[in-house]
Amino acid sequence: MDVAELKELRAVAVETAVSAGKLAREMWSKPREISFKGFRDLVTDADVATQAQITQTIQRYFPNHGFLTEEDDSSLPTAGPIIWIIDPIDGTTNYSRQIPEFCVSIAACQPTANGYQPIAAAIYDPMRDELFSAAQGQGATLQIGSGSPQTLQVSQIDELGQAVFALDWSSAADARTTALEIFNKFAEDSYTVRSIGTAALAMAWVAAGRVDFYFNLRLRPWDVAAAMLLVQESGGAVAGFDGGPLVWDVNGMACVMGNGRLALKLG
Ligand code: LIP
Repeated sequence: MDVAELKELRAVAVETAVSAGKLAREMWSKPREISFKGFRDLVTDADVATQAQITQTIQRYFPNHGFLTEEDDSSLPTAGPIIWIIDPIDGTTNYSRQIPEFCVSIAACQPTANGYQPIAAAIYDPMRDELFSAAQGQGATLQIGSGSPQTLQVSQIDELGQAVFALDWSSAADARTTALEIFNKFAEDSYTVRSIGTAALAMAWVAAGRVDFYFNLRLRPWDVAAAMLLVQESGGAVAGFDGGPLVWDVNGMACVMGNGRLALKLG
């Protein structure tokens, strides 16, 4: 893929993430329709509306691309040379309770033998007007409001005692038990711990050097894809539970993202 093509994919990821974020923010203070789509798994009318807006725009630009989206939409093609992995609102529980921590996460990915390699991505936090974006080999940036985009770099922290360590709480009982074991292993000696309830945004913060290390034992591809490219392009490390490559699984995947200097082993 040449630089011009990557640039175009990144521009579409940015355009769709920002306009979906604006729609989510507009809907923020109005009454929400909330339903359960699974155990401890919510969906709101805003998730559905923002996803439809994103996918319709992408289809206008790239009619032959495929989709893997958080919200079910059987009208979308699942195959194509590029797969768009989309979480229209990551942090839906926060959103549904008006906790102002959520983001839109969009990644254009190349299918690989074991999963996906994101090649262009955007994560947009509409409450702070913070736009994170990246393209493969082109670096990652953060633009705040109408400011100039700043190049992202992960932190240089290499001691747990200075590290801001972050995690999110899974809905699954076994993942909660293991997360507590890992928490007990690292939290006491870390500088401090954060859990913000939107995995994609927490991992974008790893790329920005705000957080040094993040783990989550049961994420879905749409929580991971965009943040993975941001972290890779800002010099960080992305791994699965055992420190090896990510094991992509639409039903739940362990994911560790960090600055690559802390060498923390979960398993
Ligand atoms: C959620 C996350 C949250 C994580 C949950 C879930 P949603 O995504 O970002 O941080 O712990 O497992 O995946 O459902 O709000 O888009």
